[in-house]
Amino acid sequence: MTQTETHRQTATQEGPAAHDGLVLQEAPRGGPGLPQERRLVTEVPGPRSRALAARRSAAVSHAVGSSMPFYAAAAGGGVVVDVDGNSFIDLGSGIAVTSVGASAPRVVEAVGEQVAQFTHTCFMVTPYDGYVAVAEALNEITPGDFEKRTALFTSGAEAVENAVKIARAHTGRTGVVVFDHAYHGRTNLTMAMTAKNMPYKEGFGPFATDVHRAPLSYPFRDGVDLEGNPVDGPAAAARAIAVIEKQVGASNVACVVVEPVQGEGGFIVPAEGFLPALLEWAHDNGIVFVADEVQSGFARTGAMFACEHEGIVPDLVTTAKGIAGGLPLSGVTGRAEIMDAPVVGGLGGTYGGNPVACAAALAALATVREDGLLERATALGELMTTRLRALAARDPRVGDVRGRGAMMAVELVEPGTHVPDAALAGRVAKEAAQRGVMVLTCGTFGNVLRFLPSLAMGDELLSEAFDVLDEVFAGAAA
Ligand code: PLZ
Repeated sequence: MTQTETHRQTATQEGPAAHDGLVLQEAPRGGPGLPQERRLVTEVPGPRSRALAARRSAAVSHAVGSSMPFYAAAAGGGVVVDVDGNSFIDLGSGIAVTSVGASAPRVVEAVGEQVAQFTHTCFMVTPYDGYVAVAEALNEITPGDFEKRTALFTSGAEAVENAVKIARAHTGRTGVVVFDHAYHGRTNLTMAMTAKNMPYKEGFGPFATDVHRAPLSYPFRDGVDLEGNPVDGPAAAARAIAVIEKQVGASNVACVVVEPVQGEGGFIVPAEGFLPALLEWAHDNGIVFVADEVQSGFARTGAMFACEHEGIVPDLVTTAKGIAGGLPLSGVTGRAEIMDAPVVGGLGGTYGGNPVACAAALAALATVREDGLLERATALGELMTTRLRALAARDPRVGDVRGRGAMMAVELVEPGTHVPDAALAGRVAKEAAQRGVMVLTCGTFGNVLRFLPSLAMGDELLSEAFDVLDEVFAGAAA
C-alpha cells in the first residue's frame, strides 16, 4: 500500500460513520463527565487505532516507542478512552504525571484562563507572577525550613541537569555521583547519569565525563555481607561511600544525586537508613545532596516528597511530572545560598516556567490540598499493597512487593529464585491492556510491573483493575 492509499483509507475510517459495527455517537470528552469505567467495545487495538498506527509508522520516527497499541481520545480521573471508544483503567498516569487526573477541573479552568491572557512572554524577557507563585509554593512544600529559591524549567531531565550545574557553581567541583539502576533523563549529561543502556543510551555516546556510579541499597537483591549479615541501609551506605571515596575522592564531588524511591530502575525503596547516612556523609564533605523527586514527588507516595518518609532534608530537590497536572514544567528548589551561586543569567531557557504550565501547577497543588490527595495516595497504596501481597502469597513468580503510597510495584522472577522474568512482565502488561487495564513495566531487568494510579481514582475502579490483574496472573497469558 502506498502512503497516499494509507491516508485515503484513514480518512474514511476517521469519519463519523459506523465501521466494523462500531458507532461512536460523539467523541468522548475529558473532565468531570467522563465515565469512570472499564469498557471494551472493540478488539484492542480497534480499527481507528490501527489506522492511526499505519499513519504513524509512515510519519513518526520508529525510534519513538509507545507501550500501548491504542490512541487516546480523552482521559481523566482514572481512565483513558481510546479513539475506538474503549475505556481503560489507567495504572500508569502517563508515567506518574497525571496524579490529579488528565483533565482535572481546576487545571482545565486555570489553563483556559491563562491561555486567554497570554501563552508566553519568556520569563527571561518579561517576567510574570505565575512563575513567582510556583517558586513560592515549591519553596514552601519541599522539605527544610531554611531560606530557599527555585528555578523553573520544562522537563525532568532539564531540572536534573540544572541541579548539577548549580551544585558545580556552588562547590567549584565537577564530580557527580549517581547510583546503580538510576534514571535521570535522556539529554547528554542525564544519559551519563542514567544507568541502563538499552534503550536509553545505546548508540548515543560519548557521554558526559566525571559522572560516577555507586552501588545502591536494593533490599530484594542485596543479600548478605561478607559476615553473613543482611546488607541493611547503613551498611549499603557505607559500601557506596567506600566506592566514592576510593574511586572518586570526596573532595572532587560536587553533588550526589539520588532518587529517594527509584522510578525507571524498578521502584526500588532503599533500606531504611541508607539515605540519611548518605546525606550525613555528603554534608560532612561539603557535597550537595540532590534528591531527584521527578517521579516520586508531589503527593505520589502519600507524602508531598518521598524524602519525608525518612525525614531527610536534601539541599536541592528536582521536581517535574506530577507538579503541573500534565503540562510540561519542572523545577530545582533548595538552599538559597546554593541556588544563588551561578552567575546572573546562568540559568534559564526559552520555555522554562511557561505561564500556562505555572497556572496548571498552582491548580494542581490546590487540587492536592483541597481534595485531600495525600491521604488518597496513602489509601490507594494500602489497597494496592493488600492486593499485591495476596497475589504474591499464592503466586511464587511475584518475588517482591514494594513501593510507597501510590507508587507500588512487583518484581517478577522465576519461582523460588531471584532470576528476573522480563517476559512474564511483558505478557502480563500486554494481556492486561487487552482486558482494559493499563500497566507499565520498568526495572533494569525489565521484570517489574509498576502501579501509579491517578490519585483521583476511586477505590472501586482500582479494585476492578486488580481483579483483572489477578485473572491475568491466573490465566493463560501468564
Ligand atoms: N528523573 C526520577 O523518573 C522521567 C522517563 C521515561 P523527563 N522518567 C520517565 C522515558 O522513557 O523517557 C524521569 C525520572 C526521574 C528524571 C526524569 C526525566 O524526566 O521529563 O522525562 O525529562
